[in-house]
Parts: sequence; structure tokens; C-alpha cells
Amino acid sequence: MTEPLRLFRYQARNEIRLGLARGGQILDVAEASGFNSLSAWLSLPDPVEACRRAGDNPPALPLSLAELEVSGRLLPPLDRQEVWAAGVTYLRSKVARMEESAGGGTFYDRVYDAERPELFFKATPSRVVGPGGSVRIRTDSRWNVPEPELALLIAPSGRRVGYTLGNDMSSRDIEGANPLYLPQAKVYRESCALGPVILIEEEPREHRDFSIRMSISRGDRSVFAGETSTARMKRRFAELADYLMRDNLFPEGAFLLTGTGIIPPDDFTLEPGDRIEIEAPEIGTLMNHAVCG
Ligand code: DO4
Ligand code: MG
Repeated sequence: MTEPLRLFRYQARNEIRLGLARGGQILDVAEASGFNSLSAWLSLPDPVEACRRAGDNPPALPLSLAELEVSGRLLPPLDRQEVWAAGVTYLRSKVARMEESAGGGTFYDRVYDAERPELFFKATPSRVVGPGGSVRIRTDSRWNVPEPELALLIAPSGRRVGYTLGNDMSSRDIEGANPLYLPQAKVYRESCALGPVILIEEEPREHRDFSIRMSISRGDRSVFAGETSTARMKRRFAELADYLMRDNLFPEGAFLLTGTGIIPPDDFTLEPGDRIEIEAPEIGTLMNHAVCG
């Protein structure tokens, strides 16, 4: 079986570059193929084939993903893409939201069963942090959680070309007070993390099963651990991407977070300094610390 292709952005000496990993080997994408930004890659007629060709033609670099990550040189895997998100795609999310909501609970129930999914705007690139970056807790909120989610990467053509991991940081008390406060609960500085790499979708599929785990530690103490699988989603990736593309244009491509199936118990809230690790074996681990203020 061939090793999966993984694309990533990293800080080289004086510039940002794209790298491609296949097995243990790291290739410099620009030298092998001529594209050196995510937007340029996404606008190619066949981005997946371009990656495959770049991967066949290696000038290998004396680097490893682990070294890039440890030295803080692995960057968020986006440049000019908008980030959108789907909500209430797992039973766990529906139940938790119905419980937290002061009177709006029935909206969550209805959207879980409706034909049309919940999709909302999550972040511009400047609000997104990458591996090792700090995600933010709102100062005007007292109940905050990370939401570990699989993110789809969609090309301007609408094709799903890859996957990464995401954290849809959320203020549960703000959203719970009134569902109309959703944009404030969800969209603010450093409210989203993406990374560490983009797993390229070499064979198009309607849906895929990824195991997702999240652990949160405070100092040397584990304060939460949970896991799920995208097999438990109520909706298929193809369905979510199809709704996102309806009457919309994404000239730079877009990321679509697919919803959370892991929600810590109601007495849990994030604290500054907490270390959040979100992991899917095929993609890697997205590690961030929480900050506030
Ligand atoms: O309905 C509000 C947001 C839902 C969400 O972010 C999720 O289910 O992951
Ligand atoms: Mg979410």
C-alpha cells in the first residue's frame, strides 16, 4: 500500500514554503512542481494529481515533520481560505446544546433531523492559529470548550481535496443564552486552530471514517480525554460540502469543519495554560495552549 500524501506549510529561512510528506520523505513542493501557495495549488485544474506528480519527483529535504513542529516552524495549513463550520452533526452535540440552551433547545433538535444542515461562517485566515499556537478563551465568557473536528479542504471547483484537524473554540454560556449569539460564541481572535498537515484525498469518497481523540491537560494533570469517530456523524462529508457550495463561490478554496462529537462534561471549562491535543492517526496531532486576555 502506498503511504498517504500530506501537504504542509512551513517557515523556511526567509520565506514560507509548502512541503509534501510521503512516508518519511519530505519534498519541497515548489522545486518539484512550481506551485508554492495553497491558493495557487487549489486553483489548479487537478490539485490532487499535481500533488501526486510532485511526490513522484523528489528533491528530498533534510527535514522531518517532527523537527519542524518542535522548532515552531510548522504553520497553519491555510493562506487565503475562509473557514466554515457545520454544527449538530453528532448526537452528542445535539444533546449537549439542548441542555445548555436557555429556551432555544428545540432548534438543535430540529436541525439535527432536518434535510438542510447547519453551516456557519467560522473564521478568516487571520483568526486561525496552527500547530503549537495559542487558542483564545473570550474574556467575557465563563464557560469555554475546545471542539475537536475533522476539517474538509474544498477546492474552488467544489472538489474535496484533503482533510486536516480543527478546533472550533466555543463559549457555551454565550451560545446557551441565545442561539442568535452564535457568531459571538464562535468568531473572535484566535478562535480556530487548524493542522498539523493536510491529508490528500487521493481516491474520492462520499465519506470516510476517522477516529478523533482529544485530551486536555492542566500542568501535569489530565483534566479531560474523549474520543469519537466520523462514522458516528449524522451527515456525509459529500452532503456538507454540497450545501456549502450552493450559491456560493470560494475563489481561494475553503475549509469546512464537520462538527464535534466530543464535548467535555458540563462542569468543565478551559483555563489559560491548558494544553489541548486533538489527534487522528492518519493526520497527526494538533497541539495548542489556551490563553485568555
Ligand atoms: O449549533 C451550534 C454550533 C454547533 C457546533 O459547532 C458543533 O456541533 O460542532
Ligand atoms: Mg463545532
